[in-house]
Amino acid sequence: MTTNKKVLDWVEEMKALVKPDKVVWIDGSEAQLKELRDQALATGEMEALNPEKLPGCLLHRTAVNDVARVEGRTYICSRKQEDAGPTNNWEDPVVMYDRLRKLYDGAMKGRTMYVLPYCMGPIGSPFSKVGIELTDSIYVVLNMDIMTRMGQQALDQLGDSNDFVRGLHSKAKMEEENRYIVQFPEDNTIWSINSGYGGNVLLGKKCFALRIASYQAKNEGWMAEHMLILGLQNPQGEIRYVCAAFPSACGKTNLAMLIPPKKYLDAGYKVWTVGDDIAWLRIGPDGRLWAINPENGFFGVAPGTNEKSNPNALATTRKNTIFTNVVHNLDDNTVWWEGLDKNPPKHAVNWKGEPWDCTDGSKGAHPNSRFTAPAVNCPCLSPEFDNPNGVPISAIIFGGRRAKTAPLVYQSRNWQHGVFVGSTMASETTAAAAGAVGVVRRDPMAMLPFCGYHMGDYFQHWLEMGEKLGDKAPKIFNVNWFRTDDEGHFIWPGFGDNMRVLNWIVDRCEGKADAVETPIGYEPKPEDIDVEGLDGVTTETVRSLLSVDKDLWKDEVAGIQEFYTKFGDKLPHQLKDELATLKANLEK
Ligand code: GTP
Ligand code: SPV
Ligand code: MN
Repeated sequence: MTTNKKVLDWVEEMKALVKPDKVVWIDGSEAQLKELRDQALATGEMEALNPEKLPGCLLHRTAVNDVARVEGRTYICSRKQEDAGPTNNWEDPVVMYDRLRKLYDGAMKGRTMYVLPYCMGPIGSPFSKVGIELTDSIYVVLNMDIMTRMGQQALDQLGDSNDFVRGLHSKAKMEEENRYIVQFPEDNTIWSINSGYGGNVLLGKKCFALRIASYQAKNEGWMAEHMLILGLQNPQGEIRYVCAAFPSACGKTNLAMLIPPKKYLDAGYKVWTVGDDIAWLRIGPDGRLWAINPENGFFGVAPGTNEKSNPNALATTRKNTIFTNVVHNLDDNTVWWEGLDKNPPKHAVNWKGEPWDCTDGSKGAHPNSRFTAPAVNCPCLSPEFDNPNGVPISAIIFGGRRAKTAPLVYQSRNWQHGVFVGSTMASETTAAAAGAVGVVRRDPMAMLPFCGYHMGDYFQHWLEMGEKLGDKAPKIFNVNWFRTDDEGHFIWPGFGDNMRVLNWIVDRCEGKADAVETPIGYEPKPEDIDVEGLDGVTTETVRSLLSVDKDLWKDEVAGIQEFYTKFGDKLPHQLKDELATLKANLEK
């Protein structure tokens, strides 16, 4: 499939290490994919779902101890520890390679090693980059087929170049205590072992498109971010594109596929999805910031996805989709998850593969169960999805899950202040990563688990991008859909109604909406957030959602101060200045 000597030599070297019985190059042809599907069905690795209701769809269950990213076992192995920074696990690459070589030695004996070339970004785009993943998992091959542009087209794009990310993945013995997800940024290399789950093993996604790519982006003057990209079309037919960075399981897929409330639809508004998880951003020839989605599908959270919350996502999953760790409905051979509808199947198997009694109070689907669905299935996929030049970005939105502190929306005073807002983001942890759920932690730009280098340098890179963009820089906002009342219920309706906030954001970018200054930035006047047609949410509700509790924010300042000390000398002085300004504003 290729004469690229760098590729061939590296594949031989890895083959000698993992010692597979067989090597199969993935060309991306339908015939080959069908053969792999048939094999996975024969071994029980996958189950075929109802061909009428869910044509081409497959079900997979991972090991019970392997259901999410494992941040504690994820490493950035730069040569110098300082280059990985205080927020990443680090080990000397010499030591780590040595440790992992022992684990990989003969790990594919009796198995097939698939050589999977893939391209992140549209084929032919100047943004795009090629990776090759070696894996012993058919699940990985079939998921990467959906999530990336893979096969011969990727090798053709690479040509003779040595500029490809070398990914090695083996399920090995699936030992939790020997599970490692390791990035070697200076070597363009990712080694993942003893897992079979999503972000740990689909190496094009978080490992490459964020951890390795963020490092490349810093060196090459662009940005790799944990952001959705959407286009908001107004009744005049003009489309404004925005990016939004929310931590894992905090609403990116939902916002990216938003369906506006009826009154907006009737008026002619529409949202187009460009991406739901990752954005690669470059300054274009016109000086503006342009974004592409490097992925080709959606690896979305299943629970909570339904006909009301996200009909576009649901429609996207009705064919050629892989479901992981959801409920298997045996009555009609379909799938179910909590929050799909109010009728859990009576005759079903839960995510662990056990018979499931929906009345026993246990969850049928894992909270981090997912669908892997082709982007082409998405009813609101942007016509610009494959545009090699990407789309121009008017606004960047940060956000997370904050029960109290953060208001519904505010705008930063300028780019530098926006970088401060992003760098101080905090959110409650979710089931997307192994560990405690619901604990507030700092997660700058939603990149805490994904930044492939020192986060102090990352903040500096953001500031420098802003200097280059000058007055063409996108405006920066922060949103919070997750404020709760005294009973712990979400106050803001969220989902499609987030359109009401998006509208203010885009109007601000166009100079069409007013704002009031608060200690933390610009906020809308409560009456400028349209509440017409909302049930039980009034302008007074919005006023309370926009309130800035000075005592809570003083605690926030203390928390930020403590967080910032981690970065030592690498913390850009501009961010210290912004913190001082916030503190002073709160004292006024
Ligand atoms: P990753 O794929 O892990 O990066 O997640 P994501 O950021 O794409 O999150 P996603 O859109 O899948 O949403 C995660 C969870 O948040 C789901 O259970 C949603 O139902 C819920 N959610 C999304 N948007 C909203 C919202 O506006 N309000 C509320 N209350 N919940 C939301
Ligand atoms: C996330 O956790 O942010 C995800 C899912 O998008 S994973 O691919 O597992 O990283
Ligand atoms: Mn994500």
